[in-house]
Amino acid sequence: MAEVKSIDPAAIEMLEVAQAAGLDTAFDRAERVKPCPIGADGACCKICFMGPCRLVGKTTVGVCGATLATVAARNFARMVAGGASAHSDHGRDLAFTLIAVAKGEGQGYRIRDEAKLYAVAGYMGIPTAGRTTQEIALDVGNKALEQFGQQRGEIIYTRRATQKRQQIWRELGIMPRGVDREVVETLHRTHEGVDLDAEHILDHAMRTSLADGWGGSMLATDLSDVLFGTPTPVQSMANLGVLKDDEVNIIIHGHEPTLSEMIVVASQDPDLIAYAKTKGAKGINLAGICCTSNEILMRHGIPPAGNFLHQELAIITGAVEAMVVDVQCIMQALGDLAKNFHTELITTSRKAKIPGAVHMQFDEHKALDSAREIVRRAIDNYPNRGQTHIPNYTHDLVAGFSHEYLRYMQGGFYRGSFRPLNDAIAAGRIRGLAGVVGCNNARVPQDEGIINLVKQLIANDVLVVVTGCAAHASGKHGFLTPEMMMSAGPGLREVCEAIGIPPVLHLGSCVDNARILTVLTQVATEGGIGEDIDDIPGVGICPEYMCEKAIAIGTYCVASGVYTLFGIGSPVEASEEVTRLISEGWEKKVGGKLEFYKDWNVILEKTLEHIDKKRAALNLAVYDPARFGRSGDVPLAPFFAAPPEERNLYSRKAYAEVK
Ligand code: XCC
Repeated sequence: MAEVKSIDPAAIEMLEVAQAAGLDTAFDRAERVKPCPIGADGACCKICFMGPCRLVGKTTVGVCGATLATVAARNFARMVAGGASAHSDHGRDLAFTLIAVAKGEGQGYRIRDEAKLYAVAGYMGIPTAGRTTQEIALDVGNKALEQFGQQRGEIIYTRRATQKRQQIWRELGIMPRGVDREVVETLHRTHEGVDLDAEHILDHAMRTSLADGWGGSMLATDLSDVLFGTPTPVQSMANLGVLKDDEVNIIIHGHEPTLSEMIVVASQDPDLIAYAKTKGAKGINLAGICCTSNEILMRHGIPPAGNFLHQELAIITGAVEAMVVDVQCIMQALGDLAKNFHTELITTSRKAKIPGAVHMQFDEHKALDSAREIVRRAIDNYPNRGQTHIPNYTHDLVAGFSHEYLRYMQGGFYRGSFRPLNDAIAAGRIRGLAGVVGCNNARVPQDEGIINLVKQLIANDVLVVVTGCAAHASGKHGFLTPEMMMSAGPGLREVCEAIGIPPVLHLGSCVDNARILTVLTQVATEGGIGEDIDDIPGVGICPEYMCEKAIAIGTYCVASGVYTLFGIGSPVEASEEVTRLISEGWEKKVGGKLEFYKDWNVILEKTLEHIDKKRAALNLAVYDPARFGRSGDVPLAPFFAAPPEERNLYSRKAYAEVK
């Protein structure tokens, strides 16, 4: 029974443990709690108190006369606003942290990437000559804060888009001002009796999403890089097997890197390690879940214990002394579940408390002290540990491909550019590009859509980049290793071999989808495969989306010109008009379109069809899988032919085969 709930053997094993112990997880609740079919399809209007109006059957309008299209469009726009708020508030907190650091008030932090600070100052028009790093950082932090609340004009980072793209946004009137203004306006427009034209509402949804993608999220990524370092490839391991039976296990779960960075520092503190030893542990072992995990994986190689649906399973191992959470994607169920174990659930954000959790408020002005206190508390909990069950599954991985590194790896400092990638696409060695991103969703087998798509895409010579929980899935199933190039199509394999990269590149967390926008813009401006993002043979895919953030990301990708495909099913299914507006309608306006298909096979088909269509429009060589792959494989063949455990790698235990 557990097999169909996940394709991850570690999850399957832990679900059996949970079942034997009578413990409830999201996998079980998804079976019991059926989704409301009216709400799921976008046909429920609960915006005013004459309702909720359920527009089904013969009921085609609500009490106020609102049509199905208006209702579905309003619901959709509110999802975008919710998602954009979450990412952008994350970015805002990083601006506050940068300001504190610039003023010398950010205990434990420092500016780790001055070059990036200068680059960001350059985007913002902040002078750098003859000024100290602190002075520049203070101006950058303040300018970033202003961006969130900007009332008029265009947000600065939209200038990083191609000229053509900026023009499209201006002409459509969807150039974003500040994210706070766009979100508030979405809530206003979708209040009862305001904007009642579905197309007009959806245009503003695009504007709001752009304020996130080219504003809040892009700032979150840049400010994180300035403060904590721009990622470069690191080796690590993924899955629940990274937990250790003889060490204090601390899991960091959530999104913002401010706290997790300091926990990384505290967990390496010799005094705290010595303290852990006094409690009988051999050391302190840190692991992550969800996107905060991506942040510390990319910068420090801290191993991910898993993605969204692993959060409860980690506690059920009985081996976690503390699960430390901040914001987003944290299930309320953790509070009650943790009571069955010695695990302490520790909330840290002033924005988020959970019944059953201990609250230890994190203050970036005393960040290191806060982190030390949390780590100490976890150590104190180690002697309370009972029986454990850690599934022995891990997979090696390489993560941390920032767009700066992607450029560097294609020619070093000497001649780094996107030319080699563009040439490989033009020649047909690489058929196209795909970003596979987003969540797990307990309504579908965990990782199934993500992994099957990744597997098929690379086999079809499509270079894949991954973020968020899709990145974790790729890591858990072994797709983030260079040797996975042997599962790639022949042309893609040649490119991976020449550069020494996996065919699936880990680009970071959910806010780091903004890195994908930057990569696509650089590919477009490099020339040879079009002038703008919508010319590029590429797609965005979110196979197992779960939350509003995914909808916001999908919308800004579309508004930036990307054909974006989601799995699970459409939240506007009930309205044919809205379904058409966000697909063909948006394609006419911005070149990208948003579509939802439950079956990953259909997503694959649509992806390859779109890539080939774009190749044809650019007059590129017709993709021919038999054309490449004769060069260079021979010296590596014996290496790859050997069983993984004989390849002198560092696996503890790899999966035999992804089913
Ligand atoms: Fe959350 Fe970012 Fe989704 Fe995973 S992927 S479930 S949003 S952690 Ni972004």
